[in-house]
Amino acid sequence: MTARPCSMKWLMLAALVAAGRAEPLQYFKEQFEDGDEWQKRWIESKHKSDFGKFQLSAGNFYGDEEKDKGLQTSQDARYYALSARFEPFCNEDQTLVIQFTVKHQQNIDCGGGYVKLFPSDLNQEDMHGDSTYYIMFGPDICGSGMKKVHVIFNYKEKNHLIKKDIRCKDDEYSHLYTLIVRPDNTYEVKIDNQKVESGSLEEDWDMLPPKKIKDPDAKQPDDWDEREKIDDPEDKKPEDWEDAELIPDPEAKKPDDWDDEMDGEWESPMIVNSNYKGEWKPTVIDNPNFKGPWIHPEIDNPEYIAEANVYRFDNIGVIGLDLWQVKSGTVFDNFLITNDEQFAEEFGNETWGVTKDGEQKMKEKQDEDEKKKQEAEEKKTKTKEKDEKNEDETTEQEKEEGKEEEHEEGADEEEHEEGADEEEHEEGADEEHTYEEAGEEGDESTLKDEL
Ligand SMILES: *[C@@H]1O[C@H](CO)[C@@H](O)[C@H](O)[C@H]1NC(C)=O
Ligand SMILES: [Ca+2]
Repeated sequence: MTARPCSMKWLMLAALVAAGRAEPLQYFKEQFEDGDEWQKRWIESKHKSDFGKFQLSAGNFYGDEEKDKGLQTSQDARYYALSARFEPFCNEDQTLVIQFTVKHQQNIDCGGGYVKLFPSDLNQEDMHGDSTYYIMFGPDICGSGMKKVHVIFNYKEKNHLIKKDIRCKDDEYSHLYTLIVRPDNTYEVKIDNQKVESGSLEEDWDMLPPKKIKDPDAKQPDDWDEREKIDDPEDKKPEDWEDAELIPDPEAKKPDDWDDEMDGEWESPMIVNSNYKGEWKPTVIDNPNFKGPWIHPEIDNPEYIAEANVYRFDNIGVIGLDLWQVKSGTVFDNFLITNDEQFAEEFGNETWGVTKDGEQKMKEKQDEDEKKKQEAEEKKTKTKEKDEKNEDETTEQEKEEGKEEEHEEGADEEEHEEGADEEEHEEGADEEHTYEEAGEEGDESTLKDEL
């Protein structure tokens, strides 16, 4: 496959002009509608021997059993590393749109739902968490503390996280995630075809040094008065201000038999001062010298270099899912990389937009059925308990008749209980494991050594 560097963009544009109108460029599109064929397009990394397996599935509920088939994570507590290649392109002077759907049908507790765009020289068979990528985009959930949409750009060999907090969806339904990066260095993030964030690459990431900095030569003058109010310097404490709470009792007299040598120096006992006025405080007045808070003057940052091409990536050639998931079951579908915002929105409407309502209906029906089943189950258990109570009363009589029989019954029960115990224990252990794994990754993110 030949790389298409930015220097060759005019060829592409010439072709577009010749065609008369700008057809949307579809750099990559994947809907998994041809059975097992996706396995030829998507390559699993061999960097680790135990990466989790993706399977083709629409999940437990869907709007369309065939159309909603996508890549589903199928093993708990695993890393996943799968990627697909396309004709390399450079997005110079072009809008870049990355879009896909994510369905965390398992009610995800901790796991990634994002994609990465890689340069075309990525070795897919060795793709892993540290492989250099251009853009990472999509939802990430871990515990209640991490529910965000990542937008990370690699700029001059460093990964830069978006400084804004974009909350992701955390329910069990399919959601459409769209990142738009424009050649004027602006961006937009959409969820379900609705704008949730937008701005400029320069302001919302730290890729470039700031345009302005605080003037290092400017200093707050020593006599700069930041006090809005001051004590009135004219106000003086009156001579007769009584500020002693206790005073020696003027009535008290030294006892006649007081022996200074034996008893120490005599001191009058203290009594409450009836003229006590409390602590004296001067009146507070407006400070005539108040200048307001000092504002550090800013200057142009000498380190700042205007960079018109922050948005630009050369030889974009691979899209990958490089994830960690505690509880599996997420379905990825409807991948699209294009240069056309409008087309991406349409594609979103025609895929996610068409099946989302059916998906929700099916899920709600399942939940309803499950609820009914549980209620029936509870009812049955209650009836059974009643019956058993009645039986117990009968058993009391039987006891009198034969002790051996009772013994056997007892043993049976014990065995049963033990079994239940074990099951419970295993479940507990599982949870612990999950927790540990999640902890290892940090409650902060499912990202590994990205940052
Ligand atoms: C997508 O669907 C929404 C909601 O029906 C509609 O408002 C919007 O115009 C559609 N977009 C395109 C590009 O067709
Ligand atoms: Ca599909």
